[in-house]
Formats: sequence, structure tokens, C-alpha cells
Amino acid sequence: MSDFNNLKLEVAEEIAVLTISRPAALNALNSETLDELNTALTEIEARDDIKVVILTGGPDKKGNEFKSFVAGADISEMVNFTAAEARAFGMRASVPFFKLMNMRQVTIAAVNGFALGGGCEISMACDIRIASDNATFAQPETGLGIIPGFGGTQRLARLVGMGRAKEMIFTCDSVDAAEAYRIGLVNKVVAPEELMNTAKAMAKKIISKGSYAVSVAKAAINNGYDMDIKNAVEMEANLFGVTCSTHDKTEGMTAFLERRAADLTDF
Ligand code: CO8
Repeated sequence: MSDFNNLKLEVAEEIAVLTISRPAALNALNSETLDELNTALTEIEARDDIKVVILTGGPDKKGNEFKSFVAGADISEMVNFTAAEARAFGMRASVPFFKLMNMRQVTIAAVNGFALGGGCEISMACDIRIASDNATFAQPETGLGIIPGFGGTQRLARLVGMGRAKEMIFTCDSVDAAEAYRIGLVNKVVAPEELMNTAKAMAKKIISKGSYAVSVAKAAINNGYDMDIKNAVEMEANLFGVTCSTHDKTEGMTAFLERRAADLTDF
């Protein structure tokens, strides 16, 4: 794997833990970090020994592990952007963000503190969000005279509904972990020291299922989301057919009928 300045990657038991690490800036996303994320995710997607990616934030400069997931896009980089540079920055982020959303591996954001602006947005590009109980979510962009530009106006409305998304974006009010859970922005809230264990336990449960089937289910959910229901269900039927042509389908159903554990190996 490549070497990175702003990321750490650890792989064990088919789980990649990808840690955004810019301690001096509370893990704010600058261009270099976005490019490194893109490189890391491209390399991960090509590996058959990684089934789930857990994205998290590294400690701040004082070593506090639960201060910040990602405190946004890097304001010091954006301050002098022209309109063209801002657009290029947004498009630069959209490539790794779409990878998180669409790659065959499942992506889990383990949100360990501030998830502000681009931090909230990158968590929303992941399939699942698990938050520590001290996490804070917000889209503070309108207070800076800009709008969310890493997909926030789109993904937040899709996750929590248009009314809540508009309230968060228009007021910049932050949402604590309990409220984020209540409105469906996160899947689970746990004590900070349980965050990585919980994310890994969910990853292991997902890995214990048919990995190819999970990746096809992910594609079906993503692709169907913006389709009309008739075409979406037809697309699902086609993908269901694809999963019926696999080793795992034969093995999974035979094992059930023979009352033994299935040995699912497709990916
Ligand atoms: N960018 C750059 N540096 C940051 C950022 C950031 N987003 N957030 C924190 N930092 C830096 C601080 O400047 C500070 O640096 P230094 O020690 O050198 O002064 C260091 O991190 C520590 O931060 P604080 O001293 O401020 O720590 P506090 O505990 O006092 O406060 C906060 C923590 C509340 C998180 C505070 O740092 C803060 O409000 N940060 C900014 C949060 C924010 O507004 N985020 C949204 C940014 S805009 C965005 O994400 C847009 C995304 C879409 C872009 C699309 C472009 C096309």
C-alpha cells in the first residue's frame, strides 16, 4: 500500500481501519488528504482480503482520541479560493466520497467527536455511521458564507428528511449524538471507549454473511434509491438473479437444508 502523510491504514481480520490524521487541524480535509483518501480507497477496493472499511479520525495534537472525527474541510485552504478552485475542490472530494458510497466493501464511519461540515458529509458518504456519545454533528457552512459542498445538501436531506436537513443547514445548529440517533443520522451511539469495538463487531457480523451478496445488496440499495419503484424492483430482480448464479447461493441454501453452517466464500 502507498505511504500517506495524513492517513493511517491498519488491516486485520478482513477489516481496514482508515484513520484520518491531521492532529494540528482536528483532521480537517485538505486537498492532499482527499487525494490520499482516493488512493487508499482505490487500493482497498482491489483487495480481496478487505471486506469492511472503518473510517475514523485520529487524536488531536494533545493526544485526545475523542476530540474530533473530522472538523470540516480545511478553512485555511479554502479562504482564498476562486469560484473555479472551489468547484475543483468539491469535485476532488466527490471522487473518494463516491468510492465510500459505491465501493464493493461496506464502509462504516466511526465518529469519535466533531463531525462538522465536510466531516459530517464524509460520514454520510459511508454506508453506516456509529457515533461516540460525545460526537457532535453540524453543517456550519452558511455561517462561513458558503454552502455544504461535499454533498451535504443532498445526502443530509436523503438521510434525515428535507425539513431537518434545512433546519441544520440554515441555522448551523449542532446535533449531539443522541439527537443524531433520534433523527436517523447515525445507526448507533456508544461510549467513546466502546466505539471501535462496536464498529469492529458490526464489521465482523457483516463479514460472516455472504460478502458477494452483501456487495450486491449495497449496489441494489444505492442504485435503486433514486429510481422509480417499478424500475428499482425490476433492477433488484435482475441482481437477485445474479446472486442465484453463485457458489454462495448453492452452498448457503444446501447448508440450511443439511442443517450445517454455510461456508460462504464469494466476493
Ligand atoms: N479547517 C482548518 N483548521 C481547522 C479546522 C478546519 N475546518 N477546524 C479546526 N481547525 C484547527 C484550528 O484552526 C486550530 O488550529 P491552531 O491550533 O493552529 O489555531 C486547531 O484546529 C484546533 O482547533 P481549535 O483551537 O479551534 O479547537 P477548539 O476545541 O477551540 O474548537 C472546533 C473546535 C469547534 C471544531 C473549532 O475548531 C471549529 O469551529 N472549527 C471549524 C469547524 C467548521 O466550521 N467546519 C466546517 C468547515 S467548512 C466545510 O467543511 C465545507 C465543506 C465543503 C467544502 C466544499 C468546497 C467546494
